[in-house]
Amino acid sequence: MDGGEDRLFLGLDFSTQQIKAEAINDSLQIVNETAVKFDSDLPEFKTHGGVHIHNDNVTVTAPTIMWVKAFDLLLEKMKKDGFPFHKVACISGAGQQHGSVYWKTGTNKILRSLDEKKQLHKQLQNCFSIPDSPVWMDASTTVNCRELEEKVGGPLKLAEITGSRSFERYTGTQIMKISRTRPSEYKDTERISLVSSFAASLFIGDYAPIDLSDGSGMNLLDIRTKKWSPECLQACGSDLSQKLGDPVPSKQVIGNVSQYLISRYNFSPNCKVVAFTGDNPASLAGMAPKLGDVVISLGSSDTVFSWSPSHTAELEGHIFVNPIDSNTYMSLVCFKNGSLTRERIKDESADGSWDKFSEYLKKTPIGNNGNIGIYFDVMEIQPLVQGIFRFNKSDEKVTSFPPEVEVRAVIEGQMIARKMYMEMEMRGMHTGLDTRILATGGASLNKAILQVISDVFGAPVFVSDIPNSAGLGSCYRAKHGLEGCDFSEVVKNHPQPECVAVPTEGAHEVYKEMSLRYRKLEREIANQQ
Ligand code: XUL
Repeated sequence: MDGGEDRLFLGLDFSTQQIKAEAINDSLQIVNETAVKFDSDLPEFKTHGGVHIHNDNVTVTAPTIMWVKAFDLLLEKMKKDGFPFHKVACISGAGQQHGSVYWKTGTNKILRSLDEKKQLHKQLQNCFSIPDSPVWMDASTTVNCRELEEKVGGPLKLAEITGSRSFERYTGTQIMKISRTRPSEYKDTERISLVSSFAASLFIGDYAPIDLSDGSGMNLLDIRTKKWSPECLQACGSDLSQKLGDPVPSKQVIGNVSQYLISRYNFSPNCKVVAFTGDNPASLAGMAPKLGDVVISLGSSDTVFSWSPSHTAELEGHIFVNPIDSNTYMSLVCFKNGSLTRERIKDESADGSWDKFSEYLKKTPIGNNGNIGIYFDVMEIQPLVQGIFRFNKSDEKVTSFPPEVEVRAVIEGQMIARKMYMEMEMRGMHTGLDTRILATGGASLNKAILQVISDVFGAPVFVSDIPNSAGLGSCYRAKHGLEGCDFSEVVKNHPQPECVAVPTEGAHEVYKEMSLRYRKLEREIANQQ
């Protein structure tokens, strides 16, 4: 099977609500897409949006074994559909960022000697010392965050070392919390993985290393030296460097596919696996961006990111090691209230219809007659605030908006915040008519939403017909890692995105003024909490 037009590259996306496989051929055509959705395909785990939100409203976890069972289901579905596993030359993948997996002592032996006759989840069911993985939506570690910042010399110092000040969802403080509150389970943990390296471990049948790009989302990696920071490790847990293993560049081949997968699904014994990375870094690869492009990804979380040649420490947003070229960086800002909030407002104010939602967006004026809405259904990241806040044109609080005003308010409020925090994170970055905004994720299918983005950012918006770029980016990364060529060579046949919205005349002035009001109102809310 080696070489030739026939070979395939497989990309996995272990995201918050589902796992998905995508396969491309050498010409970058997508030849397979298969998904398993946690809530509907695995109802026995009783997740909502793929997670469990605990009673304190800030602890958010997902059952680790559910992800393993989803992996079984996904491969079984593909087998049933006749997917030619033997043609796969290389695999890579992506995982929701920051979430962590705790493997119990002794599990590596089990991983290395899996029984091909049994499903994986049956063999791994007692293998996690912490059965519920904390995920990126968790906001329960505020005390740990302050402690970590204090121990390394303050938030800016931590950002200088790791690319971010301390954020609740970051893995280091999640580990610190577990090491303090569950010391015996922590002690009985042989290995700690990110969701990405956990997923890669299932493919190689061994513990997979953490890659530098997703590893940058832990507040543990020194993004300058590309090694774990000894002071951060020490602050977060004992023996942490052994439990984490050494990080590797994101394009590294980390091994061959496991004997278990070869026997059970007929993978080729020569099939390689490239380190898995975070979903946002994988999306960056999947958008094949040019320097200066801004990517806006509209999913469970909304993120805004771009490829940066260098990095400066900021208190807002994050810097990751770049997944394509570990000598450069990637800047990112993340918002927790993304598609689920938009969906709630579509259900409550537009009778559950996206068509009606779009109609309301089109019939309401740019600037929404001065009305501003801030919708933090769950605790937001920046600012750390939960609640729904509505203001009229005189900045007075109101309790409700008419449905069409509510619809425009959620999209305008979200997009103003996306732009505002992007500018704070990427200091000196301003979008204009010569900037390409590349949109991806579910909401990038909605032209009325894209028009608001274009008006708020004052820049043209482009989409390609692949709304989910993390899976595709994983296929590209698999090809890149296997061939060792320039990434631009890998993506030279990437479909050119199409321009779908340009800024409306006059919008810039309206949103300039509105953004100042939004910023003031958001600060007031944050100060009151
Ligand atoms: C990024 C972040 C989210 C998750 C979602 O920092 O927390 O975008 O990666 O899967």
